[in-house]
Amino acid sequence: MTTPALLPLSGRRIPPLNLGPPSFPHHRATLRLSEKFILLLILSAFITLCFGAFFFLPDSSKHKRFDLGLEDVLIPHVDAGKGAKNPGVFLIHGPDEHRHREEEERLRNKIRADHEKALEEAKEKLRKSKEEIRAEIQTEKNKMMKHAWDNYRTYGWGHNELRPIARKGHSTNIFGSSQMGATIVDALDTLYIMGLHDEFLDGQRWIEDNLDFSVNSEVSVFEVNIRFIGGLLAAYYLSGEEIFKIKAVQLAEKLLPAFNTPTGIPWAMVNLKSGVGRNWGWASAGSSILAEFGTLHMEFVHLSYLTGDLVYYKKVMHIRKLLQQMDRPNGLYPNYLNPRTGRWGQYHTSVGGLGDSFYEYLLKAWLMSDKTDHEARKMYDDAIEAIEKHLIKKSRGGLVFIGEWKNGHLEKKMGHLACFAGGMFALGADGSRKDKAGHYLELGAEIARTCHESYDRTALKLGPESFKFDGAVEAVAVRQAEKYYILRPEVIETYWYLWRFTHDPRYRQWGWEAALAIEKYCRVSGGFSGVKDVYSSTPTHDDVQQSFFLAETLKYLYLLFSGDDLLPLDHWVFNTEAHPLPVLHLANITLSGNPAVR
Ligand code: DMJ
Repeated sequence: MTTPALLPLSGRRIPPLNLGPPSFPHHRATLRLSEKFILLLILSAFITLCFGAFFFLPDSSKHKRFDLGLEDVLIPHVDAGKGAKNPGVFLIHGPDEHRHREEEERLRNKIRADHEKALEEAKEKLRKSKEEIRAEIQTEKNKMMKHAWDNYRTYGWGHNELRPIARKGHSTNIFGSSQMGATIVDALDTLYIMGLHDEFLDGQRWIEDNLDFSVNSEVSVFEVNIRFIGGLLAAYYLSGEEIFKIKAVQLAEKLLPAFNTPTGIPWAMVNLKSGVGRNWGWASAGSSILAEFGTLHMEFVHLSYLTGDLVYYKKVMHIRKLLQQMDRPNGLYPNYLNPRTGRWGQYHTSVGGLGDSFYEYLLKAWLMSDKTDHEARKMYDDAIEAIEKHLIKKSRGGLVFIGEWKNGHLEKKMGHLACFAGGMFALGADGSRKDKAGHYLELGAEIARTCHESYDRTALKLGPESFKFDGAVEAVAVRQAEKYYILRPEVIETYWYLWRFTHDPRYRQWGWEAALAIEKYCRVSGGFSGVKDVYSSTPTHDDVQQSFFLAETLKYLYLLFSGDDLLPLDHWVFNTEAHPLPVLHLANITLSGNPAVR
């Protein structure tokens, strides 16, 4: 068995912001694109001003040219009365040499003074250090995060989430019965990326002193994996602080009993103390959920990589092997699989809830392995081809959507969650079969457009939980129970990936629209809240600030308005909760291909 080496990241108390390629810890981006853009604006304003000085001069076709000796100066040929009312125009009557020279001198002085003034102003702006300019931009870009974090800090500290209106802590059954500070762990890397170091250290201290997994609490294996293990690993990779790695491994050990099933397909929930697992009561015939047991790969491979213990790697590779052996109706993966019998439950396939991140992790397993995990790429390509064939349709109005397959019937309904797929298709374009990169980029762009329409066709300009394509109804929620928006990230996530790959300004425009809508309708004095009906112009709040709002929504918005050198995609792969994990350049060992572990 080959023990993978640790990444060369050293522990530092307050590390410098280093968010380029992880393999170059001391690489320091100079100015990011947005900052360069502002400098460029200042310079272009200055140049415009200089040109403006000349444009203020009257049209040369109406002028007489006077020989002024050393230089030619243009003198307007106008009547006295008119020019007198126009301070930008000066008057000449007849060939009075002396007056000409005076006017010439005045004009020259004026131009010189204007130039000098403009130059001084530009210099003044440039005299602000890069740090000051950066700080100004940062403050603006951080404002939403600060508001969400500060209020959680004040009213919900240590609780899993925040009730921003009641101003107290909040939790749901996915986190069990304990206060595990889900928002702190989920938000850590966003704070770090945004340069909010005091807040980051505050969170780190809480984790050091309070985060304890020896609790009698039944948690969701999937949620705890993507938010806690993913969040802790990302915080470790970004900051180099050992504590995050230690906590991630402690927690992962507590999740392992969930895999003690007849098939090795894990239970959906596990009690962190007793290790007893079970499935959700609502899941088809006691099944485990595809998007849950299929969304462990990234974190578990990193755990093996960091600890040298292959137990985690073996667990997720076993799941993969089992899935490869199963029949797939129409090439599609059903969402439900019984962990006792190893048989599919209900034949329901979706790229939204219950299925979504399984497909995402096939692609990301390949990317994370430095594109050496060909098995994962093949599974992704096969799955996407079947999805395109059976689930992706175009509406009468020309909107491309992803429906849901239920027992041989296509339901023309797309969930907000499925909107992440626009970004996934774009991310998977490079390396696609038969060189269909252009096709998948286009498909991603079409999904982004459809999801933008689902936002645009509401009163609040925020998207509903799911929307239909039924006759005249397109990209609109019909049932009251589907009209809510709970601060979800998927649409902004897709905008960000499409922005990175195309730099089409529409994605920043759409992201900006969403940010304004969140500010206007979801911001309350105690934080940010979801809304119950996006079609009602007077929003009713649900009074929950979801932890993924800080982990994902605000992070993707921030990245959308940052340069591409911030977490470049050829070095970092984002888990499904937007926690960035580095590509593993394993040189002579690849976890999937290493014969020693087969
Ligand atoms: C997040 O917790 C993750 O993105 C997950 O994969 C599904 N959706 C929520 C946010 O909507």
